[in-house]
Amino acid sequence: MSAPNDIILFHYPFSPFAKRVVWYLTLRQIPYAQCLQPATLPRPDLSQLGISYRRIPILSLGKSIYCDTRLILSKLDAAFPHSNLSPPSVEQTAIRKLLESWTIDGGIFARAAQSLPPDLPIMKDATFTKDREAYTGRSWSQESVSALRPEALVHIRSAFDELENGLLADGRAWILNTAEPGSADIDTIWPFHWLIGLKVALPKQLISSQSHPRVFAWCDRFDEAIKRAKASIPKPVTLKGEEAASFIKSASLPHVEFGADPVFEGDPTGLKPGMMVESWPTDSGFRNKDRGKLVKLNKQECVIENEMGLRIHHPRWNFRVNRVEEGREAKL
Ligand SMILES: N[C@@H](CCC(=O)N[C@@H](CS)C(=O)NCC(=O)O)C(=O)O
Repeated sequence: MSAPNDIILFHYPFSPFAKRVVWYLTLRQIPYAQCLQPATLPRPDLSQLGISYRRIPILSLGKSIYCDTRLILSKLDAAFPHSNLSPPSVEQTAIRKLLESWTIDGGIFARAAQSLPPDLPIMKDATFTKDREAYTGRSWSQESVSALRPEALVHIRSAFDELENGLLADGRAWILNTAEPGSADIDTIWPFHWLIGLKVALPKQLISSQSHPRVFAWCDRFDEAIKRAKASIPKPVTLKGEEAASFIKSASLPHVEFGADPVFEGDPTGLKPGMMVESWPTDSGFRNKDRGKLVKLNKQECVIENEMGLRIHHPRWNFRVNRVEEGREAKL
């Protein structure tokens, strides 16, 4: 079994973060393989590769494992240049990054997750809620979920308003007024598209196609564009965990390194190549630390080589990397 373009996407299809990567690959017409994962831990397909990072999606390119959609998308931009999704101007590139930061760090995703109604069957599934307590570090009890929801909906309504009366107010088709949907649409649409698609998440008296017609129409247009793009590339090859693992283990390291800043000198952490380190996200999924030899640390990423010789790439934003004593038991 092989993976088109050496890409394997580990995800589950209803993950809104994973959709960012699926849409990107689809719109850019880059064929890929996928290895479908359960929505909760354990994920033996990843454990057998010595990957502790628990968030979805993860993307492998040869023997390199990329964590976090921001890093994944910039790596794909570098590995497959000449993207028709690149925003045309410096200003638009900057806005794109700000929109990405708004949806990921500006609280939109967190509030979207808190908007889910407590009576959804999945919110009563103890395996799921216990798993998400470990992932978010907050309580997912029925009481806590109910208590957080009203405020979350107030925030989400503001976010819908921002788009309706902001970037989409002039009736443009795409967020940066491009001819086709671009990266800026992917960076903005995913939490809105997710909530609208869930049908039951948004109370109609607050947010609907009547109150926010431009946002809803933008999501419909985006779905149509994805449908068209999907029809003109091969379906992703679906690999079983064993197949994905043997492909990755026998792959080489042909990954494209982006960023002309491979130096360690001057990194505020003082870490040096060859040191044993642990690296993990600090905003969610923080209990799962990857451990290995530090091979690269620059402004964009921290790369560690794990015990299986895989290179695990973490971004520097909202991640921590610490030195650990060689031989000390890893806390998984
Ligand atoms: N900043 C990360 C966040 C990824 C994330 O939180 N993904 C969610 C799924 S949408 C997740 O991992 N949930 C817990 C899990 O599936 O284990 C990214 O951009 O990739």
